[in-house]
Amino acid sequence: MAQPLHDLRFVTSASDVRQLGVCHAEVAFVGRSNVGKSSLLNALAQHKQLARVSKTPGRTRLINVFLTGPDRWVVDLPGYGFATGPAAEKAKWEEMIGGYLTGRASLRMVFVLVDAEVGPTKLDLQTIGWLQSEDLPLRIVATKADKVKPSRALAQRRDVAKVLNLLPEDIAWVSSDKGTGIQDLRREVAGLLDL
Ligand SMILES: Nc1nc2c(ncn2[C@@H]2O[C@H](COP(=O)(O)OP(=O)(O)OP(=O)(O)O)[C@@H](O)[C@H]2O)c(=O)[nH]1
Ligand SMILES: [Mg+2]
Repeated sequence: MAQPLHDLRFVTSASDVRQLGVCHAEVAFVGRSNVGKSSLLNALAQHKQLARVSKTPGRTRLINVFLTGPDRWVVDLPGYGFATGPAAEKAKWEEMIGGYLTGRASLRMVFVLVDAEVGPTKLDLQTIGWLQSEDLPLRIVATKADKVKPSRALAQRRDVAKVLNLLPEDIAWVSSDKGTGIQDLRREVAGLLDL
């Protein structure tokens, strides 16, 4: 049988949640710029160039909707903490992301990506606190796990979990480059989307 999410395809970009139609269920990826959101989407879909990846932070600038199965969406959002733009533009982005996250009744899970090597930043913690205050379902995904030395991996998992007040097993550890944890996350996303 084909892998779930193998058929993910780009449908639309929007700058405002009000431009989006209805769907059966959706999940979204959030996280700071450059944390690996678009790369993770590509890894889940096994499609290298589905979502645009870049070494320059701020690559994803709009709400990007990808479709899988009948009416199931995976949504790639612009990263936060990309501070080089004008303040007005930054505020617009926050409004766009916040508007999307609070405006979708079909949103089943917000995957919050944190860098496995760096650990949660102040902005990550602020975002998580905000999602909790909005009662949004969230799941932490530690990205770029390949960058953590194997000798340090267990301790790093424990340390990252501790900062987040979680158990190490509550966090999905993934590497889009090496494929670590991708299959499990793919199954989890498929389940959330009733696939
Ligand atoms: N080593 C390693 N690098 C990764 C991994 N995933 C992503 N990267 C790199 O991290 C950089 C940013 O990746 P993106 O996927 O564009 O990050 P993003 O979160 O979508 O960034 P914005 O769209 O700017 O918010 C790129 O240079 C990727 O090649 C990974 O699993 N391991
Ligand atoms: Mg991106």
